[in-house]
Amino acid sequence: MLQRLRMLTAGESHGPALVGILEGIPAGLAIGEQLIGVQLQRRRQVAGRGGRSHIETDAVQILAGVRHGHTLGSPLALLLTNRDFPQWSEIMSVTAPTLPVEPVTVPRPGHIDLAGCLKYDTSDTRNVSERASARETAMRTALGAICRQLLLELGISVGSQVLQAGSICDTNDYGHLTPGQLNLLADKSPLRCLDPGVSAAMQKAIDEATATGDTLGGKLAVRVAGVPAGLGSTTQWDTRLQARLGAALLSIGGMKGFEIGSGFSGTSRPGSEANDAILPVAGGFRRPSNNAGGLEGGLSNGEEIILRVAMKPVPTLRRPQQSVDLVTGKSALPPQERGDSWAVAAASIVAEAMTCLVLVDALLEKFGGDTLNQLQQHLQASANWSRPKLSHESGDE
Ligand code: EPS
Repeated sequence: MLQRLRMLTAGESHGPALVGILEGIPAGLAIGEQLIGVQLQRRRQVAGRGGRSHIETDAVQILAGVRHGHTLGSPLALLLTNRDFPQWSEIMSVTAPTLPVEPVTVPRPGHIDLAGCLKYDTSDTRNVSERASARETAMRTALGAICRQLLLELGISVGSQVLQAGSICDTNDYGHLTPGQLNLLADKSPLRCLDPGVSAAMQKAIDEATATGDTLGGKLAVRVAGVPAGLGSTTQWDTRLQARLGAALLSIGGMKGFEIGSGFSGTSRPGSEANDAILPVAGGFRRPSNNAGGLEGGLSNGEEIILRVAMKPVPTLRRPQQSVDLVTGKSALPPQERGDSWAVAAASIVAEAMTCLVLVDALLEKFGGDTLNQLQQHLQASANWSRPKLSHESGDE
């Protein structure tokens, strides 16, 4: 789905490290390990995480693509060492282990285990679950942090919040907040929920689930301000921006639903109410509403992009669920595993990162440039038509 960027990650959850490559970022972008570290910390230090998040420090190392604090235009290579690897060195050994390693032959319901074992013709679930693990999203967050910096240089900001944990929902309207303000407030709460009362109820529900060895899911929102109109294309199905954003967000483990703007609830309204009117104002026009969530016909329309993603409950339970031993064919319980009891807050940071990646790709596709400076100039040159007067700029909403 990426047109101009290439992103690759490698690494098993309990292997030595995660590795990431991002190609296509223009030269001249100021970036450093500390800036990337800020996003990694946001992902790690949230509610619902299991013991592993306390073990990992997620200290990133830039191996390539940056010189004297600025990108070179060459591929960026990042390394995130797994601190927990020494405990797993035999189990995850690249060479044949020196000690016998027990295979994990009972798949966890809801996890990739069974489908993955069928795909790869193995009865050891570890051969598939290690790569499918959400650990990989640490690297996505790191690579996304580079894209976020580029977006900031272009005046585009991305924010997110948690809207639901289990059955507890935050139904307040936060439309008056910019994505930057949203993040400032969300980051103050370990749940990344803006309403303190709702947050407390969410925490209680998570604690109750954790106490019984269970897990919860939920819903998150991502919002982006400052996106120029005309990103994406309608020339082919896979060039539409909304398809690219949807694919990126649904590629995060556990995501089961994707909404844009008024989303599923908007479908019950007639078109006359669902459409966002176009009103003339001096020097341009304004949209009094944003049901489209900033995407019309698959293109960005210059309004704020509003996305929501539904995440299923974390499948790994400490209260094991009925399954089958793939070797004996007999009824069995999966081994008890540590894990996260709720991952929606962490996923909201990953969702921001994936959104940043897609938007940088679409910006480079439309405006191009080998350097940040060129990209900025190209964007500026088309400012009149690509950044129409927005409703929130007109001051009369
Ligand atoms: C994960 C299970 C847990 C999480 C891990 C993702 O790890 P472990 O099995 O080692 O306890 O902590 O997430 C991370 C380590 C991370 O950085 O997000 C899983 O099975 O997806």
